Amino acid sequence: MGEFLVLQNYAHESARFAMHRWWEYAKSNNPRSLAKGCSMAGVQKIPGVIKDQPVIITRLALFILFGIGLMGVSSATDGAGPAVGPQNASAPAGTINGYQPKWWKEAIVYQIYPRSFKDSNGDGIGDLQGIISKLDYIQGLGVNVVWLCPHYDSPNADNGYDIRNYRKVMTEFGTMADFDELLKAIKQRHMKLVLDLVVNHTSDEHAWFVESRKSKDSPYRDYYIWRPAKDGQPPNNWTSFFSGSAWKLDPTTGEYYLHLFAEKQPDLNWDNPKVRSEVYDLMKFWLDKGVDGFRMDVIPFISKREGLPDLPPEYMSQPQYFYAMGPHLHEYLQEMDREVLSKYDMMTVGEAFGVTLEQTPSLVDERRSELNMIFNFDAVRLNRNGDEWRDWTLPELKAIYTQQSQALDVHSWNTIFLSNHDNPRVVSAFGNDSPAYRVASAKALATMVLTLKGTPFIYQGDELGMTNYPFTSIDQCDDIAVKNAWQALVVTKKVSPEVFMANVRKVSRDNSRTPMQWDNSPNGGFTTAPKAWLAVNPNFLEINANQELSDPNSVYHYFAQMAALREKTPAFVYGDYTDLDPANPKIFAYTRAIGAEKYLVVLNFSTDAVTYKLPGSIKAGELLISNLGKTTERGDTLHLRGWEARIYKF
Ligand code: TEU
Ligand code: CA
Repeated sequence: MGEFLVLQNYAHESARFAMHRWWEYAKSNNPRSLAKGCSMAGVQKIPGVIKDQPVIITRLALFILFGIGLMGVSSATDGAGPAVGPQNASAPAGTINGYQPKWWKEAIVYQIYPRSFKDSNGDGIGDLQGIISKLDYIQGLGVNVVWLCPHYDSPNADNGYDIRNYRKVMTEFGTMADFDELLKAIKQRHMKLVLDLVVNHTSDEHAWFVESRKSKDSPYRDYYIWRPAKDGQPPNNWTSFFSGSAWKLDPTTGEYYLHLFAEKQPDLNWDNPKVRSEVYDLMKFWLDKGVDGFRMDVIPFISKREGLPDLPPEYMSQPQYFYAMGPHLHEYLQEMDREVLSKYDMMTVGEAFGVTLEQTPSLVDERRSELNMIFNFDAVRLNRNGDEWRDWTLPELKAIYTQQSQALDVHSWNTIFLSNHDNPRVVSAFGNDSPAYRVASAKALATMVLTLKGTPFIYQGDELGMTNYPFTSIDQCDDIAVKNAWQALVVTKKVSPEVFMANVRKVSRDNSRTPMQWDNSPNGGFTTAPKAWLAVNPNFLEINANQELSDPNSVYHYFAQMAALREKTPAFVYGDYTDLDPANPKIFAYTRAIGAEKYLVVLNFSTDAVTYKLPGSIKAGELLISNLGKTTERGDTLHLRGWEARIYKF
């Protein structure tokens, strides 16, 4: 039966994916080679924490009582039975705290929005050579995986999420040779590369759609979703996420096509097996080049509801819950796994807009062979009521993480993120971006994101504490979502320009898309062009990478220290999560533990100084990191300054 293993103190802290290499040894299941793997990667057997003993005894009793029949039930529990929390789980050989170790569970992912990262040729647009020139900067953070937002040929109606050719690099970003060079340079630095897979829709300029719209008998007609008008109106009442109807009348054939996003993003018809096989081929094209996985754009939308029924009124404000999880989603993902995913050592993360926490295991439970992880939107959209900003509270945020840890058992893996290219800056939305607290709160949020339970995803610039942009006019905006909403709401006088722009400053996607701030030269060193494609935040003189690299107390260096701490602490990856004080409105205190290896994270989510008595008998031990300088404080009462973050052993 399985031994309970804990990894401690890597011999080579700089070695990336040490656990993954250990897992390669452990997979053989041979005790000798396991022992060899253990000593090589610093694995120790901790006596006295063999947790599965009671479970074994229970099974034995059941076996004796009910005979061989129940053995089947018992092993079915291992295979496909009801959820078992990690605390109760048996620990088969090769698991850590009940979890199968995987490189993508241990990784920290860094998301790049190529258009805004670094311009190498002075045209005002970021590009692949720009990314290559900054790989040492990325590696210096201690991240393991780069997720590249769409780099494919595109007319850019939605900045690359409208793909014209899946096998060509966007001209503005460079060439396929540049891509190959980027992939090689990432691998040389022992990092991995994950691409954005956008296959719910294409561009209307994709060759398939160009053919599809030509006639009703085109061999490509069924690649998309075409319907005749209904009583002179669109086929149903579905709305687009970018305002208005989700249907567009195409004059050539007099029929409507479906677009859940922009008019220039027609939805593919996944019920057509040819579409699915085209997608699998293009996935293999990139995987065969050596990329390590995909982030799958709005993947739960690919299977549409039978008969395309009207949106019921209760879904009008949140149609994503109606569009997601269609009748064939699981079937298509399992087919994708058989045809593609299972053939590679890769990771997948589905952007699961419209998927509830309760539905999540049906997509990510490892025994189902669908996806490795999904992005659940509960935390990142906590500050939103539809598309409008709402003030959120700390107990609400904590409740989300507790629910996630309870809903996902040892067979399902979570993601942790509070920002991306579709959301405002993390320090502005969840921290405090005023000069007094920006640095402290950005560090506190990094402390949290890197120690909660799930693979952390960091968006470019968050490691510098970059902030929202002070938008005052719609002319400063680029995002099609905002421009369409302006037409639908302000031009029609439903919302005043002032109210609209106030909301834009809080939640607009353009907040995170302003260029990276590299130094204090014009345009923050992002481009040598007189103008970047989207204006650089005027605060680049104070907030930029050069300044932070030279300041040992910067957000950048703190992030790197946190990443190193996570790298050597398996409990932050596989450990049990316990919120110590769910109702506290200012303090977020939680533990991560594997057996006797216990860590305490205490975060002050307020600007107030707080004297905090730890609940129960918990006492802070050795201080591992703090965002406001060293402290000798220990024991059961902590004096925390505004936005202070500390991690202790206990
Ligand atoms: O976003 C999916 C998505 O549904 C939202 O997060 C979306 O940004 C929001 O509803 C707009 O108001 C993905 C991509 O991340 C996003 O950039 C794309 O625009 C979208 O899909 C279409 O490909
Ligand atoms: Ca460029």
